Amino acid sequence: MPSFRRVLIANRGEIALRVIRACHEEGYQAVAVYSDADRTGAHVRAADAAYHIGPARPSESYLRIDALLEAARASGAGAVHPGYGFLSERAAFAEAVEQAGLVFIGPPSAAIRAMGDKTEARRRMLAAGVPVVPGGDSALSDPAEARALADQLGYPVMVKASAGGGGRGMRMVSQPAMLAGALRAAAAEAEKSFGDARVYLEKFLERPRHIEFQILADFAKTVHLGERECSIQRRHQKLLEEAPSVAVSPQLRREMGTAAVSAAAAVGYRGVGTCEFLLAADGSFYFLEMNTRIQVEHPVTEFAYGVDLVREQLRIAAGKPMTVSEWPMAPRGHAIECRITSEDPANGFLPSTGRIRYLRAPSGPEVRWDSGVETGDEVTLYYDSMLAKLVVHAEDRPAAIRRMQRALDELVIVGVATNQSLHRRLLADPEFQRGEADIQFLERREDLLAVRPDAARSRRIAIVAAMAEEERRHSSKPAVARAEDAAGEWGRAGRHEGLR
Ligand code: MV4
Repeated sequence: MPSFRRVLIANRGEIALRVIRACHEEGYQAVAVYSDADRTGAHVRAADAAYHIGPARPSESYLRIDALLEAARASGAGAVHPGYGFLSERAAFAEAVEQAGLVFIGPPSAAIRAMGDKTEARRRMLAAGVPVVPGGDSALSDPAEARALADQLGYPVMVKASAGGGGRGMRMVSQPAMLAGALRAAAAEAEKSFGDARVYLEKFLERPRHIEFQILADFAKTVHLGERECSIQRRHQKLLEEAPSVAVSPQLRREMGTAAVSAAAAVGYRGVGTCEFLLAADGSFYFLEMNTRIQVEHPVTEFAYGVDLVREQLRIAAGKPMTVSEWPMAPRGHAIECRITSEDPANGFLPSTGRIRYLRAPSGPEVRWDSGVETGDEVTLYYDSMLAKLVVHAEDRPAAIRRMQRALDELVIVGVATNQSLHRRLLADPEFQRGEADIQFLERREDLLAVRPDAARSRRIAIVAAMAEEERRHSSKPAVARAEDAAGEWGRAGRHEGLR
């Protein structure tokens, strides 16, 4: 049985903090790593020890396997948690960790490798009886082969990168004349992004939903913890996630869940993972890919199923059984997550940078604020623009929407532009409230992306900022308390003006 007392977290920000907390609850010491930009980061202060691994640029720090392994050695860590992003889905990293005699807190490297190659994954899923989108099950060797397959599938078709994922190296083709160009473009983009130009073809599905299933596998069994609805996205970046999905009945949950469990079992999966599906309007569903890591949106599942997924990762890596004993389990209530990013709706959603001059996080029953930043922190362009995840749970979807609206009312971030207002517009939208969103929702609803002139709100924020700064300099009353007074006052005023 693997044994370790100290866990190195090969990540930063909110997910590093999330993992550190789980380590402490499970009785493990947590070792942080940090770049030049993160010397004073929250994850560094929360850990029991911290090691500097290089400059701000990820390729010189958080992506350096040698520096991470050296920090693990120096700290006496016996296990490594990769978080999400960075090296979390690199089979070579999992292997290097194991080679160094450490426990990788994630799936076996062979499972990462099998799922990383999309055509290999398709072949394995077909063999395991998991439905995949109609298409080819190996990389294309020439345009004539592509032409014949596309004619057989019927247009529109989708060209995808074999090494792909996340939408890179992907092209929709609506007619035969466009096929050759799309193949070239997709291959070039795949070569550039993944160093692998292989592409394959699938039938293009119109307006599906993006539904993903949470998998949990220990040495004895593989189970699923239901689905997350992830259709609300913009340019392959998820914006808001929910559990459960309004589109998934108990019957469909059993069917898709069974397919997800088969998919995981087919690659010898261990730990937590996610099977992504496209769900068509007629109820048919197709396996897309498997994410072999803990995901950003895992908290909605934790709320709906009452399970701590990072704790389960730690247990399974240590050779212990998962805590889930009664299964299948039904979801309880409804959870929603809003990703709060430093992206400016007034500037084409480009990342906004600067010092966070004031941050007030929402709180209250069944409100969770997962963040790696606080007042005074600098937001740079080196890392992901996600500042925090705001997650709520309530007895049903309408109540969860109202709770999220209330929590967003409490949230104050001054100093960088954020997408907070977009979340407000989305939650208030009748089509969203009816649960009608598919993956093209935000493309169709550009009105939601447009900033509405809101002079009173801008003024409110400016006053809060000025007061916070003024208080910092002159007052004996803590700046935070005084700014909260101001935010509360102007928040109420805003509501009377109908600014919600
Ligand atoms: C598709 C598709 C339609 N038809 N495949 C995008 C990222 C990658 N994981 C797979 N993706 C898609 N594959 C077929 N055959 C539409 C998408 C897609 C998408 C999928 C999930 C979530 C958001 C998306 C946004 C645009 C396109």
